[in-house]
Amino acid sequence: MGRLRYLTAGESHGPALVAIVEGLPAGLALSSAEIDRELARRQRGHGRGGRQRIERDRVRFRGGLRFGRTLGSPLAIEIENLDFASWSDEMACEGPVVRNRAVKVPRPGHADFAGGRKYRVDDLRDVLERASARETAARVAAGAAAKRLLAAASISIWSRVLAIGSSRDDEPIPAGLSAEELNEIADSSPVRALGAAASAAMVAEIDAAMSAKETLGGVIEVRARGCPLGLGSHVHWDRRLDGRIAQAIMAIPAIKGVEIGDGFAGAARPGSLAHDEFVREGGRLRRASNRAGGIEGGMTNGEELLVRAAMKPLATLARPLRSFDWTTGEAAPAHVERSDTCAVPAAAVIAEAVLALVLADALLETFGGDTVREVASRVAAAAST
Ligand code: EPS
Repeated sequence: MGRLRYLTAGESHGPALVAIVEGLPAGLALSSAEIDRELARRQRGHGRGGRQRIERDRVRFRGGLRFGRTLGSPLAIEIENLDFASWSDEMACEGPVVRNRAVKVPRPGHADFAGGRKYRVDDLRDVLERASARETAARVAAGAAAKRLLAAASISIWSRVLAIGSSRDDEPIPAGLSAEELNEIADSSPVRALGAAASAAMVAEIDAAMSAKETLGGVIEVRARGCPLGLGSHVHWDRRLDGRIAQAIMAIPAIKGVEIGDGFAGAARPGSLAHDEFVREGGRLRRASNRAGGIEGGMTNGEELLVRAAMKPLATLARPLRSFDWTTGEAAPAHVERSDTCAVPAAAVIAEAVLALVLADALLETFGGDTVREVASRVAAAAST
C-alpha cells in the first residue's frame, strides 16, 4: 500500500479495537451511522456464536474528521469491545497479572501453536486474543471509509456467499441490479446467499453442524463495478493489482484460497476458452466474456472485478481435536472456547472492506488529488477521453 495506508490495533477481549487510515483526501463526507451499518453487516450471519449478542459494534471518530468531513489528516477510529466488561482483569492493559482464563492446549488450525512458540508465551491467550477474527471489525470500519472514496469515483462493491460446507448457490445473478441492490438481496439472507433455496440449504447445514459440534467453511465472492481502466500496473510485481488484492483477501483470518475471475476452473480449459475476446457491437468495443475477472496484466481492464475466496472451517471446535498440554507436553484435547459455527457470511463483508482499501489505494496512485473533488474530477475526465 502506498497512497492509502491503514493500521489496526486491539485484542478480542481488550478494551477496544482501533484503526488509523492515512491518505484519505480532504472533504470526504463520513458519518458514524454509515460505518456502523457496515459493522452491523459484518456481525450478522447464521452460525455466529454468543459473542455477537454481546457486541453492538459502533465507531467513535477520534481524529481526522471535522464537522463530518475528512481533513486530509489520519482518520482515527475506535470500536469499543463491550465484552471487555467481563474481562477487565484478565485483559487489563496495565495492572497485576491475572490468568484465570489461561489457555494451555493449542487448537489445530489456529494461531495458538506457532504464535505461542514464536513469542515464547506461557499462556496461549497472549496469541489468540490478537489472532481472533474480532480484529476484522477494525478493517471493516477502515474499509467503509475507503468505500466512500470509491463511491465518489462511481466504484461500488458487493459480495455474496457462494457455498457453505457442501451447499452451493448456483442461482444466476439477477440482471439489471446495482451493486447496492445486490448487496441488499444478499444481506436479507441469513447466510448472504442470493438464491432462496441455497440459503435454506446453507442454514440447515449450519444447524446440523452446530448439533454435531462441528464448524463449517465456504466460498465467498466479492465484485467491484465501475473501476476505471488501468488501476495497478504490469511494470513491477508489487504494483500488480491482482497480487495486491490476493494479499488483502488472503490476510482475512481463515482464508486459504483466492482466485480472480475463472481462477482454478480456468486452469483446466484450453487457451481458446480461457480469455475474453474483443467484439464490436453497435460501433462499441466490448468483451465477449469476463473470464479474467476484470484484471489483465495486473491492471483493471474496465470489466467487473471478480474475486473469490475459500474459507476453512473455524478452528475452535466444541468437539475438540487431538492436541497437547503446553506445559507438560502430554496429549490433551484442544482448548474449547465459545466461538462461531460458521463465519462465512461475515468474511464476505470483510472481503468487501479490504478490497475497497486496495482499490482506493490504487485509485489514489493513478489519479492522485488532495481533495475528493480533485480525485473525482480526474477519474471522470479520464473516463471521458
Ligand atoms: C473468535 C471467537 C469468537 C468470535 C470472534 C472470533 O469470539 P469469543 O471468543 O469472544 O466468543 O465471536 O469474533 C468476534 C468477536 C467478532 O466480532 O467477529 C476467534 O477466536 O477468532
